[in-house]
Amino acid sequence: MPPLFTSLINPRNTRLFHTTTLKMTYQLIALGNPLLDIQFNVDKAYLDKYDLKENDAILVEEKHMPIFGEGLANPNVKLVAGGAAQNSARGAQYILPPKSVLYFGAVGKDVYADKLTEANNKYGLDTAYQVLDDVPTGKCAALINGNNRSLATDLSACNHFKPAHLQKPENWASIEKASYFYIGGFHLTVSPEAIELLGKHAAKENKTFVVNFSAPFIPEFFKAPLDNTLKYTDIVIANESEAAAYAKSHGLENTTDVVEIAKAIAALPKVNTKKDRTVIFTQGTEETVAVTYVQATKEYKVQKFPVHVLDSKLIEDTNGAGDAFAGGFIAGLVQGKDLAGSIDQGQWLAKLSIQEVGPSFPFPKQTYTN
Ligand code: 26A
Repeated sequence: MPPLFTSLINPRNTRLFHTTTLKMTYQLIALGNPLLDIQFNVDKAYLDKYDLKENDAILVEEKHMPIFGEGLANPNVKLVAGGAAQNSARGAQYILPPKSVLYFGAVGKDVYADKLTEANNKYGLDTAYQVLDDVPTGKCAALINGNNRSLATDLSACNHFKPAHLQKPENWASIEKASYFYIGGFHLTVSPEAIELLGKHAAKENKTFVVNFSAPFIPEFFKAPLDNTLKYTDIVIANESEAAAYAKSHGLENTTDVVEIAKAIAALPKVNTKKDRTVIFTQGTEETVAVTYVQATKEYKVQKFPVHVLDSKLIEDTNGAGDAFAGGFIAGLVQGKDLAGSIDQGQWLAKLSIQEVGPSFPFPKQTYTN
């Protein structure tokens, strides 16, 4: 039976179709865990009850499972498209011309995946999801507590993503035509092999390979796959707590200066020696630090950029702020902007996103001007 009919007959199947007719020429390829965010406000006592920090991202254990039901029963719950790299991909596509970004990840066949497709369609983001028949789409409880957000994720379908999906002829054709790759470090919990496949390709073809640390638990508990991935990176993006977690797990615990931590990462061995590596650390409202290791001179170039200040009364929530920064930044690279221009665009997009509910961007579309 043709897939169209099976999907209409099976009630679990989706209304929408997750494989878009791909144009095949995308400048930017992103890979991550497509999640639906179940976002609601909580207080400190709620976080304490579930052993959650105010600002963190974790993979759920059994004890956290009631959170999802409690969230869905909350009259003020908001269901918004999430997944860190998917948020960045939507952000980059928000800025770039149509059909610039293609996003890979795994989803189930359910209304959650429909919601993601709906949001992606709104931004014109094309996806090449690996669709699983019998595993639900992943979800993330985004627990908002003032200007903090605590993320508790049940990966479900995301966990089943396979490198073979990237190697399907139509997908690999898109990969071969792209020039930029953006990887959510969160995906190191799923398929380091898929990441390595893209990293090797990017290094061999002298394309730009960007990895975001995503959360402190990645450098802390996924040290080996992260270390293996770093040799392919041209650009590393992380925030201050992820930088500290990296320092702690790499024998740099006495190094509290983010510049020193950035230097250590920037100078790590590199497969593609035609490009220098730059490490970018955001620090909330503090200035963003960028350190490039210049291989030719064996010197470091250290730059600092102030953030775009926003009156805290105007903050809706900070869920997805870092992803928005990364999306705006990488869109800048695709547009041919320099490091300073790309970072500034990232900060602009983060400022827009924190005024929206969840990892979203305003309509009518706003245009970046520096
Ligand atoms: C593997 N884990 C834990 C995750 C995530 C994640 N995205 C991918 N993998 N945990 C939380 N998120 C997403 O991060 C965004 C905010 O930066 C949430 O879905 C949220 O939209």
